[in-house]
Amino acid sequence: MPTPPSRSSLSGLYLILDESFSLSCSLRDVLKQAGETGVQLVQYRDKHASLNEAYQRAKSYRELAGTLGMTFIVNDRCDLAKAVDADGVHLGQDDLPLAAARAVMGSDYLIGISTHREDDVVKATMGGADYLGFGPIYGTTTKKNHEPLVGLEGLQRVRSLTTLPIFAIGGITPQTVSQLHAAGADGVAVASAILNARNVHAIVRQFISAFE
Ligand code: TZP
Ligand code: MG
Repeated sequence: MPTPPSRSSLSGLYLILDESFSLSCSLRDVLKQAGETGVQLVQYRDKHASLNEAYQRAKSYRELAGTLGMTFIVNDRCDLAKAVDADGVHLGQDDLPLAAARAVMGSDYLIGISTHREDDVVKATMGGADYLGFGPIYGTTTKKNHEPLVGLEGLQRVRSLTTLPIFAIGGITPQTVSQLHAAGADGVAVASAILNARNVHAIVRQFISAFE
């Protein structure tokens, strides 16, 4: 059972470690560098591995994230999140319904929900999610067949519908953080801008300083 991370730590930069990226270094190295540079929240996302393989990877990332003091979330699967003793799970609209996921996870685990429209935001808030992803804000190739772009205007509209932390997602770079923050995002969830960067320390520093 994890010590529940404080809900107030749900802000700033949220790194998505997506196994579909082919990198010059390993995702483990990215995780280490990001944690050392100050990233506090990380998600393991793997759409292709067998459950056994995903378990081995998630377990190793989980251990490293723990030593770096990072909150570790598993995408999609409650069973995997519990098996590796993650801090929580991140669900999409096609994953387990929130109430069922909460029954599996219990109240000590974080549950985040991807939302794409006003209805999703209201439903996830009423249902007791801990935080929301909202997007895609900008164009992205990381998620295939994604929902229509919501833009900054979409973010502004949903901000008034929830008091939960909102992480803007989709095509986010350090240059867009300040406008997203001004539009109501508590944080940004990022894969490609960090995973494709030549210098992880440098890009993470840019993201973090954009929030200051
Ligand atoms: N949903 C929309 S974009 C995305 C998800 C899960 C992944 C992150 O996107 P990016 O654009 O690589 O930061
Ligand atoms: Mg999912």
